[in-house]
Amino acid sequence: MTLPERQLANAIRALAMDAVQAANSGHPGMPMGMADVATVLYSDYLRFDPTDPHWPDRDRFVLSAGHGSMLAYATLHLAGYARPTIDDIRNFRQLSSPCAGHPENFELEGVETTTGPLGQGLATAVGMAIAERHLNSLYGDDLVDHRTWVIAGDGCLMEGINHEAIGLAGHLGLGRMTVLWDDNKITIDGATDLSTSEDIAARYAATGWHVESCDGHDPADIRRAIDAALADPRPSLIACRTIIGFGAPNKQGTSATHGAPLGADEIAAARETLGWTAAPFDIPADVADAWAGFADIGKKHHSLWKLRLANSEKKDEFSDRITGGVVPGAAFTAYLNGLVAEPPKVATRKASENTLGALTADIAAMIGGSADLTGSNNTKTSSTKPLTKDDYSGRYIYYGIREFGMAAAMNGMALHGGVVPYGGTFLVFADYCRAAIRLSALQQQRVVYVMTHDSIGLGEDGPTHQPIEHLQSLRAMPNLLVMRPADAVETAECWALALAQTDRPSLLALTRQNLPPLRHDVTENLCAKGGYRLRDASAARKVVLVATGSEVSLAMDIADKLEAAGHGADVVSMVSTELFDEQDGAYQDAILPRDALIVSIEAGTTFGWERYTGRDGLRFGIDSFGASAPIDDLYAHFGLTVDAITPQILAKLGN
Ligand SMILES: Cc1ncc(C[n+]2csc(CCOP(=O)(O)OP(=O)(O)O)c2C)c(N)n1
Ligand SMILES: [Mg+2]
Repeated sequence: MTLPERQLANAIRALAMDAVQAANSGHPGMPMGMADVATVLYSDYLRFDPTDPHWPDRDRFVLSAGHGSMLAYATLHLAGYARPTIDDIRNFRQLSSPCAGHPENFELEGVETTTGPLGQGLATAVGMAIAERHLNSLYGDDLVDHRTWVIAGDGCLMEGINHEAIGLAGHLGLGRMTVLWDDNKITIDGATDLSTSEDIAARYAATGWHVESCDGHDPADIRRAIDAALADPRPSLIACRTIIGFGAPNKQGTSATHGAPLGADEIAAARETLGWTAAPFDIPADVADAWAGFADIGKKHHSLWKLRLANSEKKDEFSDRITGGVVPGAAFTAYLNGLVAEPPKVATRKASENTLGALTADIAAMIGGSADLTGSNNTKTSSTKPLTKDDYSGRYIYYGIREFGMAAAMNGMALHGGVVPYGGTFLVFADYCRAAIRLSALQQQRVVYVMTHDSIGLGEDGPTHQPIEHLQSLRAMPNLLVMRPADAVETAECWALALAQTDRPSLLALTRQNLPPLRHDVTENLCAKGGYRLRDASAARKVVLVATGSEVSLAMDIADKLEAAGHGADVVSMVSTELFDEQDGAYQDAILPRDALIVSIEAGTTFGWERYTGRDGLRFGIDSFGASAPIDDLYAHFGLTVDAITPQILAKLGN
């Protein structure tokens, strides 16, 4: 290479400052500070092929400091990806451009994961690194042998999830993961010493990481540190000492460069300082040529990999695995038929375990786990042996008490491809991982959340453990499929639906307590419609009882009473409001007829149920925190019994 490396890095700096200036919004400081590190990474280390961004054995690169999105856009453009084009970059942060404010996995090939919520990118990368080692253990170095690179900022390391993520990575010995920390000692509020005095290197070392540091503006020193990281079997953190906004003579080193345009004068001064004479969005030919050559190493690895794949006995199996088609097999069908032959009275968490037993026997891609509630979430099966540092071929991850870390890692596994992750905790602790559930949904990833102990039905553990607002708040999240099955058949159907979703996550809300069998035929997956009539009124229909999960059997008992009093009552099992809302209006009207009294029953907040009951309907639920007591006492205390509800419905009917 004849050009000085600084000049190649300055291309990133120029694009970042000019695009932010044009958009009049964005974050120039981080890309300008990390430009030298990114240039070294792309030139010598990152294995990528812009002509085939989805090549399965490519290295994964995660820009955890997502506010520095212009670093991603500049490098993708310079490195030869079809998008973003220079016009895309010119339109940074505009509706027409894939160069969104923060990098979005669905906008650009080459953006491996959506980032922006600080800390999650790094935690997601842990999942990618787990998936890589798992697939490596199955397919060997010939087919799976890549690295996971992360650029993270002070914020990513300060967030609580960082503790969970690096704890998991250190424990699992994910030595092919390297975090390049933008150690610029600046955040939005100012210098990091305003808010932290932590010895980050010591924390990482104590967690089983290898730690290096380097001058983030000295290519030779950056290479030395990366080489040391590659040579060490542990995951590595490299503290890259940088100056935020490097090159902007009056503002560099200050938080003024973090998240605002530099301004025309400072940009002109930066051009002077950096020796960058090209016009905005103009990349000199020699710089462009040098960048275009960076893909050569990756392209060579890619073509050798293709040869190895072509000659591999596992070619077809591997390709199937990567394309991600998962279909419940013979074991699942046999299990479902068995439920009809001998209907069990089981908790839906137990029904989920039984379903998983059949599914995981047939579907090798499924990797389960739990945040230290394996015996409660019923997530482990005989097919899923532990995945450990010594044996990555296992299919069960003991995530420890790291709900957020688990969920982010599952996102990373799903994004990596080749595995279908599911993991459990108590439904009430959905709050602990909610920000990662949100990213599963935003990123359109097939992640399955197994959330048990889904109501006051868990009993004595009391209000801290009893979900109230959780179901409705999760239903409010776009692109998340929330399902609350009522018995073993519905639980199996919900699992089949969860696996069939290729572009959204699912969350199964499951009971601790046993539930009676309600469904006795399995010829059609009735849960697929979201809500369906489980029982038809005998007398002329006056009432439709809409219930979910454990309250469906309660609704059946109430319907008996109403029928005995001469009022026809349907019972609708509303397994998933999202799926029901996707049905056509005629179906919805048939299930929830406008001339009937609609009554909702769910052992959680009544908030939102008026969208089905209308203002004239009745809503039974719990609009306070729960309480600590045995289950039957709680249902009585909160008025969720046949005796408490039936008279109120009769009164409403005018009796
Ligand atoms: C979870 C979360 N909290 C807050 C923010 C808002 N935010 C964006 S960048 C930033 C400061 C991050 O500092 P650092 O990582 O050091 O970035 P630098 O200023 O060095 O670019 C904050 C608070 C966010 N994006 N995500
Ligand atoms: Mg910083």
